[in-house]
Amino acid sequence: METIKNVLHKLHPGGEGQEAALKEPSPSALQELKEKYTKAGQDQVFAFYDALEAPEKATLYEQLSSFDPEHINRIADRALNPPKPKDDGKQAGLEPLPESATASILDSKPEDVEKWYQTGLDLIAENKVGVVLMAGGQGTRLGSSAPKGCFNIGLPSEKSLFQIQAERIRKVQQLASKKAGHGEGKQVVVPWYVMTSGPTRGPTEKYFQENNYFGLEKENVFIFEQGVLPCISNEGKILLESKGKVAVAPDGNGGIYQALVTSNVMQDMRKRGIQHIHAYCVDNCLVKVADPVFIGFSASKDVDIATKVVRKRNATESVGLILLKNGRPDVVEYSEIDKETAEAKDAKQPDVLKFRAANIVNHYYSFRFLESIPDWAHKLPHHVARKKIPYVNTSTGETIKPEKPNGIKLEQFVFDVFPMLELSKFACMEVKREDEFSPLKNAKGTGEDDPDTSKRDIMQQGKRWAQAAGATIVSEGESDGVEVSPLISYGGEGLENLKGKTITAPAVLEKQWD
Ligand code: UD2
Repeated sequence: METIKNVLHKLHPGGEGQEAALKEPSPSALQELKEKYTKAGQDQVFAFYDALEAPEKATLYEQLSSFDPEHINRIADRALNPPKPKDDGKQAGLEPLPESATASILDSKPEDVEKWYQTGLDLIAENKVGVVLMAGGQGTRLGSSAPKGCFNIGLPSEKSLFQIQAERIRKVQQLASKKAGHGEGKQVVVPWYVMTSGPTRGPTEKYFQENNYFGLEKENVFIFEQGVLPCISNEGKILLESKGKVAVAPDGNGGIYQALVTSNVMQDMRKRGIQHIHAYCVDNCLVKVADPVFIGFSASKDVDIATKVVRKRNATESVGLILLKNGRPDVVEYSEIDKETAEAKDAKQPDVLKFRAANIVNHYYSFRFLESIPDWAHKLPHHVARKKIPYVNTSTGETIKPEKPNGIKLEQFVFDVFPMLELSKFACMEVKREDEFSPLKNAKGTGEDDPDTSKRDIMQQGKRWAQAAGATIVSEGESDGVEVSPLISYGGEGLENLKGKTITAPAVLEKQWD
């Protein structure tokens, strides 16, 4: 398995850990690396090496040493020339998941949902549940350079996605502790493992520190970094971003598996006795972090992976589809599905899509399954994203900002592990979109999956909760929503004291009503 070389952080006595000054390589070490890249036909990365200053030579040498150019050639070739499907190009062997593998909150018996909820709270109270947040994506479509989790969607409280998610963890810890009847002494902890990437790590760490981890204990928030891969030209050549630096990009949310091992997250989970893991997407403002129902459902079915889905909005929605492919659970990503498959209708219900189980990057893993990562993480396929990648022309030394896609970024997808499982070790839970899925993908004003739809969906959910608790909502101004802080209610529970009250919307319920 290609490991990611971590730059050694040498602790100076009494000082903060800092990167050791990188040393220029010896002539023999440099020669050895040059031969490796020349053999792989990638020696263009050394085009400007001799003219670099010593520190730049050291940095480029360190970066190039962390990649295996032959491996990069192999994954680029496999990604650019995937094995052709045997049949006439239509995506072979695709069928919706069988009913047996899918439970739907929409039509499950309330007593079953309650049982899963209580089981989930018990497991959380036993400190067996951990949460992994995938936050390494670069929010290019959103138009913000800051990590998406820092984004303020315009709520009256002005809370960011990270803060909302942190407060949901605090609340679910509290609910579990209360159910278990724990006194002050016994602390319930749901550790939060936040995966970042090169561009998002620094700003994320700084944001958490500045906000004092949003009231969580610092030692239970573990910020780690996923790997990167070089950007490749359409001709298969590794691109230089500058004369002394290879152009790189995060290796996709499927990089999570390798990162869990190399960053010692698995070791930390093992030490804590974590058995059940919830992994989710940073940009879904409605995400139920460490959802007791989902944890209880998955644990009681004793599966290795479970995934939440919502009903697909329409044939062109940008979501992956959870389905059966050649008898195994799988996901076909929106960027790779053919039109015919996306638009196929259900044989029994002609106005319903045949493939309608939309992936929402909301997964459960058993710890025992994640222990097997070293056996298969390196086998996950890489997908190709064709991009406009600024690069240095190695013949002229000129930096080019291309007008059209000139290369590819290689990324692994987190759900590509699904086909590793027998169907008996996999489960799917359909949930209500209005309660659990509102992704922040697009810049303000797009009208769909943007900051305004995120804000609307949170405020409308709070309004439904308040009305269900017996409050009357009187709306003034443009929005009739109610923002209910996660610290008051995780999923609409605990609002009994709103009964008979009148709330003038838009409003924020931040503290317990007296
Ligand atoms: C993702 C799903 C898609 C659908 C959609 C719904 C995948 C591969 N695709 O598509 O099926 O569910 O979301 O919202 O999951 N991330 C990283 N590191 C990376 C790249 C992404 O941590 O290198 C994280 C990212 O921060 C986010 C999540 O993975 O939390 C999804 O990434 P995205 O928003 O770029 O994926 P998208 O919308 O193309």
